[in-house]
Amino acid sequence: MTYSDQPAPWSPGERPEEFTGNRTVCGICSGTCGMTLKLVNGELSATEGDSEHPVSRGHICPKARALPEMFRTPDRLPHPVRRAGSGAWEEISWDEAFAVLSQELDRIGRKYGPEALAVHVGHAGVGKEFLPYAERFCALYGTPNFSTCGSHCYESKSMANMVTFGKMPIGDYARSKCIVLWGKNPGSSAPSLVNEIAEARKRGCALIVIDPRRMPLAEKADLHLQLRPGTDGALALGFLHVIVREQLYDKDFVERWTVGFDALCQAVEAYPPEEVERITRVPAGQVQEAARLFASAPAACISLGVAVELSTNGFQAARGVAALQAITGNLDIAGGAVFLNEAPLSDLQLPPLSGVKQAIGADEYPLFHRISRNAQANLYARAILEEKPYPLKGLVVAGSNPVLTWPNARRVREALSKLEFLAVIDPVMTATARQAHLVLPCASFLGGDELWESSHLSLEPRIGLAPKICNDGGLPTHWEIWREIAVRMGHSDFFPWSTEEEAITFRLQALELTYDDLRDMPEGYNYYRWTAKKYEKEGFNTDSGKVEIYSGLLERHGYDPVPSYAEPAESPLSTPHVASLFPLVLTTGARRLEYLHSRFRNVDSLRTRVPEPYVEIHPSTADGLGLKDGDMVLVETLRGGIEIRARYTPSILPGVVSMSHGWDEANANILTDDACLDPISGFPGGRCLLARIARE
Ligand SMILES: Nc1nc2c(c(=O)[nH]1)N[C@H]1C(S)=C(S)[C@@H](COP(=O)(O)OP(=O)(O)OC[C@H]3O[C@@H](n4cnc5c(=O)[nH]c(N)nc54)[C@H](O)[C@@H]3O)O[C@H]1N2
Ligand SMILES: Nc1nc2c(c(=O)[nH]1)N[C@H]1C(S)=C(S)[C@@H](COP(=O)(O)OP(=O)(O)OC[C@H]3O[C@@H](n4cnc5c(=O)[nH]c(N)nc54)[C@H](O)[C@@H]3O)O[C@H]1N2
Ligand code: SF4
Ligand SMILES: [Mo]
Repeated sequence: MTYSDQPAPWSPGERPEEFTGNRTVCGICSGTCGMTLKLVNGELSATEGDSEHPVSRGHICPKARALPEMFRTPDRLPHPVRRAGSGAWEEISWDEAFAVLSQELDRIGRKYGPEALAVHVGHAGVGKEFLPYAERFCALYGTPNFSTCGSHCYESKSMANMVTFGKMPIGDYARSKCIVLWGKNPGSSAPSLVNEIAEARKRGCALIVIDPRRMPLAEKADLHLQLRPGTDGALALGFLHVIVREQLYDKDFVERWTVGFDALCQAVEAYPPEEVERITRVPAGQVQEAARLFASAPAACISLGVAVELSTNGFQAARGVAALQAITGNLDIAGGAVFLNEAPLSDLQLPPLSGVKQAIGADEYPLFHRISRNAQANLYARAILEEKPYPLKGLVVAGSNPVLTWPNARRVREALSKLEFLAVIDPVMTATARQAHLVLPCASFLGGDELWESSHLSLEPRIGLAPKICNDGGLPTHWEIWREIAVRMGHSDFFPWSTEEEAITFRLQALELTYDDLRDMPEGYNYYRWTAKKYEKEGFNTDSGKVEIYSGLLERHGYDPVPSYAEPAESPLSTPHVASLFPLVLTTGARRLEYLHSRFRNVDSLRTRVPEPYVEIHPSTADGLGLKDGDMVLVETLRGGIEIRARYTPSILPGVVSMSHGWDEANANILTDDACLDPISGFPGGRCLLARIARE
């Protein structure tokens, strides 16, 4: 049999009529957009934005519109499959699949110790209920090696804010008077933010964009700072320099609520605008102008994208940005960076068993481990191939496609091929699943009950239920898979919930809500009301109770206690000998609205819009290399090369080239590096590499 010859059947669940107009929330990404579903003869025929939904107010993106098509794609696996001795895939029953999985996990634990197993939950697990249950399973199994896509996303800036403020804020964009999109392109990555910005602009809000590419919002911005990728930290210190020198900071706030301002003043002395221009390529006048605009706005906030994190100096860059937000007095005020609470769901975390070894990465990145509680997945390939700090023999990948998304893909692929056991839980056969011994498909979010939460998006955070809408091909949900694994391995005492409904009821206890309550609230339940300047009563959740511009915690770990800048591990300034052979600066991973990392290249309506991968290059850079628009080229870094089409983009900084990640046929992560990582977070430098390009 081939796994692709049977499209998964779709049949409505037991209760669809009970949901007025089938209102739900899109679970494709964490945008929590409200959506209504149209069913024709029991088939999902169309999706529409839910105009009554308080966060998205009627918006859905092309991915959500393509949902009916996603259901019909023949790539969805209808059954579990196992790789037979011959290498061919054989279809197996669910019972067999769970038996193989539990036997293999048991064997690995007995033979090598439980730490030889790692579980990685990727982007498809962000904000999803199965994630804390997978983590709970790891604690029961005895492995410290639970990781998430926080190994290369969000956690670095979250850590920087935790260290500085004790909490991660969100921007109050709607009421802001100056918004900075810093390495953030919401037109592709966060559509609801585009609407918020448009509304704020109507009320006179200024917009600053910091991006090596002139993306659409940059066209409309008051200022567009086109920096060399990876130099965001220097730019932040440049802004701080101007603000300190011109005394544009909030003196009262700085005096009462910060620690380490004097040390910051000293640190930023070395970053006058002219020096910042030399490093970042942003003209000194623009550095000055942007700093003044930001500091003089009555309320300003920064949306910091993952671009800044995916650099070997990303943590300190995010610290610099946090200091900027603080010394201008833009914390917890309307229109600034505000602090909210996440919904208080019942905790599923268990204390680690005694005698458990340290997680992979805990030695090198202790602060990352301490704050995220996770292993650092960027080090798994090393653990598998070099047995450092100890051997990793088994891996369960859930909702991730490491071959296309982790740094240094060749090494990742080699490492995965050396595992004694690789299980992948994924609805489709991916580049990673093709390397596995066992693949378990699962239902989509429409096939199960799922909680959603909007504290990362909205000042009126809500928790809601996206209820089961259909029997998605009769497949178990991801939650049901983890529950079954736990029960089969003897942990039923710790997994007493037999259905998602029971588990959700347990999770909602502290909110004094029931599953049924939420089912009747398609707009969700607003569990928290924001109030300004809570720090005046509560202080900040740091050792000193203040904003720690100087961090004792960082100092004790041997890191720079004040925001600092280091050139990217690979750059024209830090490695000129490499730059002489690889003269271009490469940034990888800019999002496309149509795709989600490695997902949806198989969905025709989306693929038509973006049919193939390409590398964006300035015509003057291309001319210098003898390349024409549309040429197939070889892009190479020290790690390897990929063939890809070149596309002229006059709006990119000359000398810089950019490509998206997630393409099987042109895997950008063949070019990225897993050896030089951010020294504090262990994040890879996907946005600042040295490359060369030649015609094929
Ligand atoms: N459609 C879609 N939406 C998504 C995703 C997706 O894959 N597809 N992924 C989701 C996830 S997990 C994340 S983390 C977010 C990420 O979303 P964003 O944080 O918005 O990140 P990107 O779109 O990757 O990059 C934003 C901009 O950074 C610029 N950039 C590149 N290098 C640098 C640099 O060194 N410095 C600066 N300042 N800018 C740079 C790029 O040109 C790009 O325009 O999107 C989320 N939303
Ligand atoms: N070069 C480069 N690399 C990058 C980035 C970059 O900017 N540049 N960005 C990084 C970032 S920010 C992130 S977040 C990561 C994301 O990287 P990954 O975590 O690998 O995310 P995806 O590629 O979206 O893979 C998600 C997988 O989950 C599957 N899936 C979908 N729904 C479900 C479900 O309900 N359950 C299960 N089990 N599976 C499901 C999908 O089919 C897909 O195969 O990529 C990182 N990699
Ligand atoms: S942005 Fe698109 S994919 Fe993400 S939740 Fe909204 S509609 Fe769904
Ligand atoms: Mo991400």
